[in-house]
Amino acid sequence: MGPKLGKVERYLLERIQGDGAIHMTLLDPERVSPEEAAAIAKEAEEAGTSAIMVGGSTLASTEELDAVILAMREGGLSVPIILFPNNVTGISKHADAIWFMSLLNSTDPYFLIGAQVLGAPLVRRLGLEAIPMGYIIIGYGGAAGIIGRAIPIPYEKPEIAAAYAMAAECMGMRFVYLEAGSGAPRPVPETMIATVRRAISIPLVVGGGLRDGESVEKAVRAGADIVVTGTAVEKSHRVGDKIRGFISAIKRGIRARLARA
Ligand code: 1GP
Repeated sequence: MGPKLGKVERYLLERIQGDGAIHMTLLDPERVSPEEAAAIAKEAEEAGTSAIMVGGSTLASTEELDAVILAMREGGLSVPIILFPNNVTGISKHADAIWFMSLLNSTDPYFLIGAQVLGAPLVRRLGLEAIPMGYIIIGYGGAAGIIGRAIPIPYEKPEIAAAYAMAAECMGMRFVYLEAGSGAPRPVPETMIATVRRAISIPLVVGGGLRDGESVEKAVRAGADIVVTGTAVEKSHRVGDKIRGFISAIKRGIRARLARA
């Protein structure tokens, strides 16, 4: 008997199965106002993004988080809103689900299990769907790496990333996220994505520094099941066009993957 999956997780798996790979839009309540978030999320949904992730490495205000999610809800969003917490303050009762994550290459037990222990009772009380994920910081790492006290895995050490991902799968986590850090000058390399992809059978999320179609296509071709973009969408004046570009890039990446198989 396998684990009983929640609605959002089943939806994600179905979309990955149907499309080959999917796009998620990340919004940071410290970088966008509730009004901007609502407008971006709506445009992103219409353009084909599969879910909205909400969070940020230095987020401290639950009010800001709630306001952003409520504004999106009022805008009539139908794709799920998934929390991407940096801490226990990243929990909101208005979301559909939470990436229940452990920062596997943190040196600080707080980010491995401490925050999760503090947050789990609230997540349960609110009835939030928890999706277990192993979170691994790569290379640049950005604010997530510093705040999470990670020892980032060097870009040229794919086998170490694969070992972390295998450990995540062996521990029962159902997703693995390779994170180069928001705004990373260089995204997670293709070789690393491909090595991790071969090492695990659970879905692989890749994010950080994916700012154009080419980098998204490469990530998908190498084996990413979910690509996350934050900065590129937040900074765009034409959100719909930007996301449509990413979705086309995903399709090209899938075609290349299939052609190779
Ligand atoms: C950060 O992976 C995400 O947690 C997104 O990064 O802002 O560079 O798209 P970007």
